[in-house]
Amino acid sequence: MSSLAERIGSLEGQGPLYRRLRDALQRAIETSALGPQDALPPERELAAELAVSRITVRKAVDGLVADGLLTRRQGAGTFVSGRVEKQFAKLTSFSEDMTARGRTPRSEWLLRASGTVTPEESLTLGLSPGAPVYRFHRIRFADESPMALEYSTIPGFGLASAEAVHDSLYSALKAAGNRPTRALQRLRAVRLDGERAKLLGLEPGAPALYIERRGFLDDGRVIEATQSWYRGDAYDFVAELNARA
Ligand code: 16G
Repeated sequence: MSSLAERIGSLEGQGPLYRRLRDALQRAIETSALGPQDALPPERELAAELAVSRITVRKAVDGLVADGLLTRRQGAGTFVSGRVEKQFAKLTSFSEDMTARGRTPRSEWLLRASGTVTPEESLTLGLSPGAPVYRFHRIRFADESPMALEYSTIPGFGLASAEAVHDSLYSALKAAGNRPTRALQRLRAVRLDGERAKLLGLEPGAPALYIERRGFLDDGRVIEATQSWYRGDAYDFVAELNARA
C-alpha cells in the first residue's frame, strides 16, 4: 500500500497551505486514491508525514468534515465518508438507514408543532378540512454531516402529541401502532434555493434529490406525507429491477 503522502499527491501551488491540503485530500477522495471507509492517520502522524503543521492538518480536515467528505467518529478517528447507498424499494427510516451504515443519525429541529390541515395537505393526506395534524421539520445529520432536510406532516390520529417524536419519527409512529407499512414515493433532481442550501451547509443552487413520500397504514389510511431534500453529493439511491413484474 502506498503511503498517504503518495496517495494525496503534491501540495504545491497557490493559496494557503491548509487549502492546498484540503484540495489534495478532496482530489484523493474523488479519484478513489482514498477509498470509502479508509481511516486517516491521527493528526500528529499526518502532519509529520506531510511535513506540515498540525494546525494546517486540522483546518484542512475540519473543512472536509463540514463538506461531508470526511466523518469524525468519536474515539475511533476520522474516516472517508463514502456515499450512502439507499435501497429504493425498502420502507426504512433515515435513522435505520444511517445506523445500518455505521453512521450516527441526529436531527436538528426547525419545527415541531400541532396545527390544522391546509387545503393542499387535506388532499394528500385524505383528511377533512380543519382536521388536526402534526408538523415536523428537521435537518437530518449523519454524524456531523447534514444529509437531508425533511418536512413531515402526520394526521392527528397518528400520534399522542408532537412531543412523542424524539430522534425518530418512525419509532414514535411504531410505538403508537401507526408505522407505515407501504409508501408511494416520487423523486426528482432539483437545485436547492438559498435558504435550503444554507440549512444544509451548501452553496445556493447545489444539486439535491427532492423526494415526496406518502406512507400508508394497512387499512389504507395515509399516515405520513413527507417532503425531503437529500443532498445530491452524498446519496445514491439503489433499486433492484426485475424483468418479470
Ligand atoms: C426517511 C423517509 C421519510 C421518513 C423518515 C423517517 C426517505 C426519502 N424519506 O427519511 O419519509 O419520514 O425517513 O425517519 O427515505 P426517522 O424515523 O429517522 O425520523
